[in-house]
Formats: sequence, C-alpha cells, structure tokens
Amino acid sequence: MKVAQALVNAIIEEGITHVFMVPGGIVDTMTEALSRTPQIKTIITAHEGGAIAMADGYARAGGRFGVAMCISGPGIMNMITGIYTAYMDHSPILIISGEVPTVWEGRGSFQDTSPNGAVHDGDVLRPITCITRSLRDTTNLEFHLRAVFKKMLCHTTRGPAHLALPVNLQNAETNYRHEPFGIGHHKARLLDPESCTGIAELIARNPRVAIICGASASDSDMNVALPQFAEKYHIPVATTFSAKGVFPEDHPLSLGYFGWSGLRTAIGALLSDQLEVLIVLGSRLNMQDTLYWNQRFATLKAIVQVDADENNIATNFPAQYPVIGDSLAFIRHMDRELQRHGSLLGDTRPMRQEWLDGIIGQAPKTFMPQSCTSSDIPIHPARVITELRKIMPRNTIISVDTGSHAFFTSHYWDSYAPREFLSSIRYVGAMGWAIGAGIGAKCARPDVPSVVVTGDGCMLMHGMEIQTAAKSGLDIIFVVINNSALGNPYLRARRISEQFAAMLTLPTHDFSLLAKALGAKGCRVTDPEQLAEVFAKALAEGGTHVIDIICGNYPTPTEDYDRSLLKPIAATI
Ligand SMILES: Cc1ncc(C[n+]2csc(CCOP(=O)(O)OP(=O)(O)O)c2C)c(N)n1
Ligand SMILES: [Mg+2]
Repeated sequence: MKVAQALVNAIIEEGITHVFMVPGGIVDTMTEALSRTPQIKTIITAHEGGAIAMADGYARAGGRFGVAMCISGPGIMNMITGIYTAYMDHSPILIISGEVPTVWEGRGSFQDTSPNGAVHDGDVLRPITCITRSLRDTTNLEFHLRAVFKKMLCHTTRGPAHLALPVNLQNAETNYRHEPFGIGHHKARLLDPESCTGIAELIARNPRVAIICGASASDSDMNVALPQFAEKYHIPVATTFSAKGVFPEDHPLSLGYFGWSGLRTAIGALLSDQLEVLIVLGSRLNMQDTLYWNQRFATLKAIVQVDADENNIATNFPAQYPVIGDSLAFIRHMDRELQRHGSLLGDTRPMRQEWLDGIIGQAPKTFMPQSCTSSDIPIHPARVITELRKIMPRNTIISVDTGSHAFFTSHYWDSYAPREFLSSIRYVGAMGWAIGAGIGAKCARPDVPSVVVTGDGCMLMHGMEIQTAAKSGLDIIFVVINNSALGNPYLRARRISEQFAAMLTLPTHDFSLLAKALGAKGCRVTDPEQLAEVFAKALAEGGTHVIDIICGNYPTPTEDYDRSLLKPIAATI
C-alpha cells in the first residue's frame, strides 16, 4: 500500500468523514487516493483560506478534529490566517501538504518549500502549529504520525498539526496500520483533588458565588452535569463569548455571556460589588473575558480558577484557589464535597436568590431590548437576529463572522448547548472565517440546522465559498447583514469625522445575485416585516441560501457601555 493510502486509511480509522482541500500537482497522489475512498467526502474549496476554516468549523462542531489539505508554498501560505486562528483557539486540525520530490529539494524547483527550499513551510508554520513535520523516509512514518496525532489531540497542546509529504514518499510503499487515538487520549478527566481543599468551605461561607465558563470548559462536555450542579446548589452561571451555549441561555440560573457585547445580567452580576467568590472554569481571564481586565476581578474575596493547563491559571489575576484539572471532573468532585456542607449551602440559598433577583429580575437581560422589535428601514440587525432565532430550531449551529454584526448576533441570539455557537472572536477574529466554518460545521453535523451570519465586508473576503456549499448540496442559510460599510471600524470613525467614516463605506452590493451566480439560492430583504417569512421559507426549502438584508449602521448593543469602559484604558495607550 502507498503511504498516501495509509494516511487516508488513518483518517477513516479516526472516524473523520470530510477532507477540505485545494488540489495541485504536489498532492495529486493523495487526492487520487481520496477519490477512491467513498467513506470520505472530499470537498474542493474555492481558496485554501476556506478549506482551513471549514476544517476548523468541522472540528469545533464535531468535537473531534478537522482535516485540510493543500500544496506546498502558495497553498500553505493561503492557509496562514486560518491556521493562526485555530492555533489561538486550540482547534485540532490535521494539515497535510505535499512537498517536491526529495531529489528536487534545494535545486530551484517550482514550489520547493521543503526543509532545503529557499523558504521552508515548516519554518513559517512553526509558531502557529503545535507540531510541524516533514516526512523524510518511510521508516519513521509511524513515529511521525503518532507525534502529529498526539500533539494535535492532547488537551495541553491541542491545535493545528502539520505533516508535509514529499511526492516520492506519498508514492512509497508501507504496511503502516493506524491505531485510532481513543477519546481517553485527549479528554483526560484528570483533577488534582488536593488543590480543591477548602473550596467547599469557601462556597458555604460566602453565599454570593457565581460561575463563569470559558471556551476550554466546553471540551469537558458539561452540558448535563453543569446545569444539574448549578440547580442543586443554586449557583448562577455566566459564560464567556466563546463559550456561549455551554450553559443553556434560557436556564433560570443563566446570567448569559460576559465580555464584549455581553448581556446586562452577566455584566451586572460579575461586576457587582456583592459578588464574593467567582469560580472560573476554563478561561484564562483574558482581555475579552474580563472586559479589559476589569479591576473588579482583583477585588473579589476569592477566585477559584480551574484549568487543565496550569499555564492558564493566575496569569491575569491572582487565583486564591488554583485548581489544575478538567472542569467536569471538578464539578463532580465538588458535588461530593458540597454534599457534606449541604445544609450550610441550603441555608444561604435565600441570600443568593435575593442577590440574583436584584440582577436578573430587574430588567430584560439584553441591552437595548427595544431594538429587537424595531420597524426601522434600513433594517436594524437586532430585529434580524430576533426573527432568525424565532424561526430556527433550538439546536441550530450558528457561525458568526467578525464585525459589528457579530455583536448584534451574540447579544440577541440564545444558544442552548456547547458547539452550537461558533466564532473566532477570542484572540483573532479574521473576517470571512465564519463562511468556511459554517460549511465545515454542517459537514460534521449534517442533521443539525446550520446558519451563518456574516457582513458585506466579510463576504468580499471569503464569499466565494458560497459556491463550495452550493455545489456540495449543503443546507445552510447565509444571512448577510449588508450595511454598505466595514461597519465596526465605520462606527468608530463616524465619531471622529465624516471623511474618516466615508472611507469605510462600501457600495451596496447585491449578494443575492452573487449567490445565484455561484449556484445558490439568493434573495434580498429590505423590509423587516418580510424577515420571518423569508427565513421560514429558506429553512423549509433546504439547499444553500444567501439572504441579503439591507441594514443600517446602528450602534451596537453595548457601544456606549464599552466606550465608558475603554475611556480610562484609552488614556493609558
Ligand atoms: C482579516 C481582517 N482584516 C481586518 C479586520 C478589521 N475589521 C474588523 S471588523 C471589520 C469590518 C467588517 O465588515 P463587515 O463584514 O461588513 O461587518 P460589519 O462590521 O459591517 O457588520 C474590519 C475591517 C479583521 N478583523 N480581519
Ligand atoms: Mg458591513
């Protein structure tokens, strides 16, 4: 068997169903092997930037890993932004690239980015992958593959892993058989119970406790255990932006998400001077998760910070109770511990409820709730998201792009389970990512309804992937918040000058026509009263839909609030 076939077999063994790629001479052998493999659907994308975002969306929605393939040189370079995004968000992706035959290396051959080429792909990728390897001979195939899979999946190093295969080695013979890496390899349920000493007493003595769940906690599959734990001890739960849905956002104990464009209830509770103890599950407490490192986090009585990677603990704020371990293991351990303090926690329940009533019961959980029913023309994005949420089924996977539309979407869209709200706005936020990610998510979970919310600027960057969705027959609704502007910078610019704002406007493109040109169904909406009907029709019809919605540039739900927080920071930069 050829090495190319052995690698394809390994991907099948791991239960992966899709490979996203752009072909080229240097990966012809691999591509041909895929063409003979009915178990894997190979999606040929418009651009390698789309392929890597699709592999990322596939990994995030599916919970395993994604596979992206490309040629050396320009193929890899086109993937850079997507690889960097996956690296920062610890999204596991196997990136396979070809390389020139080893006898051509370093001799001025076309697309030679081998270790001996003028530019080496591995050198470029090293800072943004958890591992990069170039196969030098078949003897070490097993060792290199083990290293690549292990680093890609292991919970401390998880992320994009790169394997380069020179053409002659893709064609070389091997008898390698892949042993799949079972779930135990990357979902270690480890916890250091000693580090939990004293936490039960702390919670029992300080009734105003809240939990904030971050992105890495979503790997712990806590969707059943966390609500049970919260209900049993009556502890409210917020999530960060990137962990939206890890705790159902319509649960009576949900505070919603905290951070940029966060909900009034989450911001009210976590920044309240009554809060005593904050339990942080799987967040590094970075800039976004703490609203610019809000000093309230430094004045709490105690932070209990739980993370499987000790490097993430106490990096931004002191953690009086550092816990190294998995969030689900922590919840289970604390449940056993707290049972011993049951009556004490039961006694403090009314105090917690009174505090919560003051926050949750006070007013709607969103800022500017009136914009959800706005009849304004051009349409208000809050109205778009409100109508969309009403039509789409509860378990819809939504992929959200980067721009002001992201803030409207996250604010007014409720998610109810992990892996159903996909966004790259934690560290990177590259425009157009969600278009590919939504396609990958649909491939990973074909039975779940899928929607992408993007902007007109994002469409100009990666809208060509609409053709990938359409030709693959995928049921995806792409909602374009078409505000004729690079809205996010535009909103800032218009506070400064008309000339500055004018630079950031865009012509009003008709993305419904683009959709039709690319083989998808397209329509345009200008009246908010049409939204519900158009969404319902697209959902019922199936297929790839692009709904181009003419919107205005309204302030984002927390624009004024965010600016008030930024003011003291702005003075220091
Ligand atoms: C690759 C990339 N380039 C630039 C930016 C900076 N940026 C953030 S949002 C934005 C405009 C997005 O425009 P659009 O897609 O129309 O969304 P809107 O803000 O109008 O909703 C820009 C240029 C970015 N995040 N990513
Ligand atoms: Mg725009």
